[in-house]
This record gives sequence, C-alpha cells and structure tokens, in this order.
Amino acid sequence: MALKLYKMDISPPARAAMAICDILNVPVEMIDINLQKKEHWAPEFLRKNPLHSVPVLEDGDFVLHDSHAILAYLVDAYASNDNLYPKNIKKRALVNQKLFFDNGILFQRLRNVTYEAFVEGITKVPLKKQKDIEEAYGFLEQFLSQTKWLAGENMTIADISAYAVTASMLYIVKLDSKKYPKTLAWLDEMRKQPFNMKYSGALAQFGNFLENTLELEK
Ligand SMILES: N[C@@H](CCC(=O)N[C@@H](CS)C(=O)NCC(=O)O)C(=O)O
Repeated sequence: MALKLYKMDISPPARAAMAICDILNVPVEMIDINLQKKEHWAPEFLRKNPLHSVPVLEDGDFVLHDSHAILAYLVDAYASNDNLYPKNIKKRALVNQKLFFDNGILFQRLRNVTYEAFVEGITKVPLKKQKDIEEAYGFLEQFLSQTKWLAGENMTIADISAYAVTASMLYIVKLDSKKYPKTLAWLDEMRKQPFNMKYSGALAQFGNFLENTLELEK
C-alpha cells in the first residue's frame, strides 16, 4: 500500500519529508494541505496531528507527525542501507543531535518570522529576530568547520532537514560568504542534489513571498 504524505510544498519541514521520499524512491501519495485556507485545522487532520502542522505521514494505519521523526522512520523502514541514518549508536546520536538542533533552534528561528508573516499577516521583522538567524548561521559554521556534513563525513537526514530550513532563511537574512564559507560550501553542495533541485521552484516561491512581504528593521 502506498504511503501518504500530507504536505505543503513551501513548508521547509514538508520539503525535507518530500525529499526523503524521492531519495528512497518509495511509492507515496502526496496530499496538499493549504495552511492559508486553514485546512490544517480540519477535524480529520487534527485527528492525525493535534499540533496542526505539516508534514504528516501515513503508513497504513501508522500515523506520524514531525518531519524529523518521519525522515528517521522512512530510512529505518525503507532504505537499503543505513548511510542516511546510521545504526551505529554514536553516529546515530550525532545525527539526532543535529536533528534536535534543527527542530529546536534553526527551524524555530525561521518560524518566528514566517509563521507571523504567513499566517498572521505580521510583516515587520525586528532586529532581534534577524540577529537570532545570524547567530544560527554561526552555529552551522562551527559544526561545518568540524565535519564536511552536519553529523560527520557523510550526508545524513540531518543535512536534509537543516538544508530545507536554511535555504528558506537566506531569503530573510543574507549569508555573508566571508563570515560563513563552510556553510556556503555546504549549501552549494546540498542545492545540487537532485532531490533538492526538484523542489527549487517551491523554495523560490516561498522566497519570493518572504522578499516581497517582509519589512526588515534596520
Ligand atoms: N517540528 C515540526 C514543525 C512543522 C511545522 O511547524 N510546520 C509548519 C509549516 S512550515 C506548519 O504546518 N504550521 C502550521 C501551524 O503550526 O499551525 C516538523 O518538523 O514537522
């Protein structure tokens, strides 16, 4: 039975979930949830995810929300090897660490700006929120100065998650290539991956919305 993925293309966590489906080449039915039309507040969607967020995965009667949990589950369940989410407990711990970093820090700093703009129509972005994003670039630069990819010498699901978020953040705060050369090189590498190229249109659409809507405090 095909998997079902409830998603919205411009959502970074949803794009990460879509990317892993492509990488693993699993049959999946993609179902659009339009946040601006408040489809995520429909009772049948809230039964799948009380947190009213995309993405949500259904694998038969197993329902899973949160992109990080979805990426980890899909690799465990459907990948032919463990490269993207190593079974070795120390390697896996480092991937988990960066997934939690993405969920707790990177994504929250993006969401602090985008949720207000997209859902509540608040378009002014105070300096503090811009500085928080800049600080997040600094964290990425430190990680990527230690290893080529976020969790070691191979690409993992942590890179897929963090790229989806960071690529969107760039439309709010530009990345200074002199200050963040490792992050720039990582972004270039990620951008070239076929699973990201496929969604570059959705990313650009989100970026246009941000660039045309946000008013950055100087
Ligand atoms: N930690 C969650 C975050 C998901 C999330 O917040 N998605 C946003 C779209 S980018 C959403 O659906 N927001 C609607 C809402 O929170 O009501 C994940 O990784 O899946």
